[in-house]
Amino acid sequence: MAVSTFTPPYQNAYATNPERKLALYYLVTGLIFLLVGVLIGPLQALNYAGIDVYGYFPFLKSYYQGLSLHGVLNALVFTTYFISGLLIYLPSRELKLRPHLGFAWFTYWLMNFGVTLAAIAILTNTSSVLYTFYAPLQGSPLFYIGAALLIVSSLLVALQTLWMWAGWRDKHKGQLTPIVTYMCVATWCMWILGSAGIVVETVVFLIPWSLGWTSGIDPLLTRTLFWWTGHPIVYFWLLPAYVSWYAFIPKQAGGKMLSEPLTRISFALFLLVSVPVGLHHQYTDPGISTFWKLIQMSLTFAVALPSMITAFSVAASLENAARGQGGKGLVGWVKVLPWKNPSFTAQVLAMVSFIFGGAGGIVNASFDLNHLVHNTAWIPGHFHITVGTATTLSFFGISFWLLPHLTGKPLWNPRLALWSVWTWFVGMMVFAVGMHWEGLLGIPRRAHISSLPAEVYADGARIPMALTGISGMILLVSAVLYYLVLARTLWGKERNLETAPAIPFSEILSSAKPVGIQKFIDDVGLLFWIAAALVLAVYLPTLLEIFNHPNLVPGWKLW
Ligand code: HAS
Ligand code: CU
Repeated sequence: MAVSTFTPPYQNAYATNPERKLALYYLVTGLIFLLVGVLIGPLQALNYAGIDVYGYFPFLKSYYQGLSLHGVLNALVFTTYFISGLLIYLPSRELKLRPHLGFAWFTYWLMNFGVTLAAIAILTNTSSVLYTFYAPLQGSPLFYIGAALLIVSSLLVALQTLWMWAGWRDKHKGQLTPIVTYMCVATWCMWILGSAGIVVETVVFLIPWSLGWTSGIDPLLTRTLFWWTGHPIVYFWLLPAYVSWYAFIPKQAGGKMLSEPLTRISFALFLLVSVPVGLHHQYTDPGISTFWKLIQMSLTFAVALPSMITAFSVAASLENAARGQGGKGLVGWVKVLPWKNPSFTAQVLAMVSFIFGGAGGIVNASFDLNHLVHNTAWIPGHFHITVGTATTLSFFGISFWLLPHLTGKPLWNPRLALWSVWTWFVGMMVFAVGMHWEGLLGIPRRAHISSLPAEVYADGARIPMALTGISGMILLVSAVLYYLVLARTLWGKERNLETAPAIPFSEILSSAKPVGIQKFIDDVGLLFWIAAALVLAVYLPTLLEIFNHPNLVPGWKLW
């Protein structure tokens, strides 16, 4: 695989910088899938307001088919495309290297192929297995093959990025990896380790079983493999937003990244402890020892640490930027931040929502409290202010400069973009209040409650239900605004790459030096193997125990 170099600045469109086109395709394809998924969201919100509208949408055979589409497209498909485009493009720019384009395009089309298979499976109502595809629910082989291809394609993007990085390191011995590339490489390595569980689950167990080659499936084994990936996948969604919060937001705010060493340490910590924590999704599963659940609970608290570091660092860089521009007072400095810039505002509102999302995560992770909220509406409340806001709203914010940067077309109507951002934030916050509250009242998650007689669930829950329903409408307005801005931007006639916004790489106040701990953690390969050893140490006893006591059951098709 060849790695070629090129020199900016770039002239016309994509002939001279084809990697822009690649990134653009990944981003826009992801955003199109998100549009479909997002439009189903209001139906879900209305369900949790006790209003059943599924009968008006005959192409959806059930609430569960709608929920499968919503979860798979938004959480798995959109994120993977957007992140693949972003995390190969940024290192390519920073290192001034180009990935092998033939291979890169092959990967993009492989991803499309996989997603098409999975989409056919869900749309034909053969795989309403939700985005966790827990066995013994049995979807069509197309679904599992499609899901596996999606993940494998993302791993191929990871390899291409690592390849570029290795090429750079060969020529720059003794230097530290530039910061943005460091963050991207650490994220990809975390994902390689984290995705191993789901790859084994689909390839070794689900695909053969759905093809009828094996007679039964062990639900506990496949769930455990699923959650091996199911937690790190949330960091795969979050860390690209962190890349932007650390490296671009300071510049967008008129300031600098405060500490490069601290930024690198927090990403190294994510690589080390993001994976061996999946059992915090399985506290209520029988057949797993409490000892290992508690070990993974402790590691979950450890992985909250780099997020706390991030909260501190990013807030400090915002304050620093604001005071540099005359901001005063304990909190008064907040006013001088560039709130008119939709890209900036989207991401800072994403951060604000994540303060609550993160706090809820700590509740979920606490062994005892988890029993109160597990499998209730609280959990979707939690993940709409993490992946639905911290990630998605940050990606919206990034798209406001990145799409103009890639296409040379200016952002259409920044004011409307700002409206889309605020309505998304408000909509998600109201949704979160409604759903957390419903959860505390014991209303289950993933349940077609609006088809039940109201007295079964609605007593005392009228206010949170109303909030949830209203939030769905606010979010619908937001989505319409966002996609209008997106479409008008992409269809704009004016195209000038020379006046297009540059990547907002921030300057650094305190740089890292290639000595001591910084030198050590620059060896991401070594960190990867240490992380892998930790994952095996923490997971193998549980997996072997389940594997040695198989409990095979036949598949269920409930649709
Ligand atoms: Fe979670 C369930 C625990 C983070 C997503 N989580 C889920 C599910 C999803 C999800 C999708 O322990 C549902 C899965 C399913 O379908 O069953 N989660 C945590 C913990 C964290 C956490 C401890 N989750 C996330 C992130 C997600 C995500 C990130 C997506 C992107 N979660 C759980 C647990 C469960 C769970 C249990 C299972 C529950 C069950 O019973 O099923 C931590 O990583 C959180 C750490 C975060 C912080 C906050 C840092 C704050 C920052 C913002 C700073 C703000 C600034 C703004 C700077 C400590 C960085 C300044 C503002 C100015 C104006 C100046
Ligand atoms: Cu988790």
